[in-house]
Amino acid sequence: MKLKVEKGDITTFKIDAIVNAANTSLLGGGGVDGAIHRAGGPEILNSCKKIVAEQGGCKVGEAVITSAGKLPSKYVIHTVGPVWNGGTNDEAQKLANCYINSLKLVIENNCKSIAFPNISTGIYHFPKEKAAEIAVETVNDFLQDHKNIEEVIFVCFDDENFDLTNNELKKLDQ
Ligand code: AR6
Repeated sequence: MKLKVEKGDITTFKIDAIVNAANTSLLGGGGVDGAIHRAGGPEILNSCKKIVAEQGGCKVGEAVITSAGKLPSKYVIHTVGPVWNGGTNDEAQKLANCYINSLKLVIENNCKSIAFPNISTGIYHFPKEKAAEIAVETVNDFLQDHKNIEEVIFVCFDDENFDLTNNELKKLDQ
């Protein structure tokens, strides 16, 4: 299986690219964003600042790529998940776009492996079950058409996300 789920801290993963659940400013924050900038050091923030100067941040559902500073991965892909607003603001499509646009950057940068956190399920309060369904379905669909991606890992920080993501992956086997 190219799709896997693991529990842990995404900053420790030695993989081509890890994904950051950032915000539109790209200038850091709490949650996994804070952990990535803390562990990766100032190089990541400096790269983000250059992107901000060029294009003025990152819109919801879009993604940008930077170096990974001191992290063991080669790149950090920063994507901006939607804030959950009851589901009436196209949150599901916006979350799917985060996965699609991150995977497009993987292809464009000749990467073979990527690790995702459970985007939007922390501070942005997207319901975890629905988010897991969107994450697994979207990535699985993308991989059908892009056979050169070898490994996608969903890195879950909490047991609930781990169990929900595992359940979604099991559905693909049936
Ligand atoms: N490794 C893997 N997953 C993690 C880690 C980690 N080190 N730390 C937290 N998580 P969140 P969001 C999980 O809140 O909901 C920031 O301030 C966490 O348990 O990081 O997309 C940004 O700057 C949860 O399951 O991101 C934005 O302002 C998941 O990562 C805002 O938060 C996402 O939680 C983005 O909110």
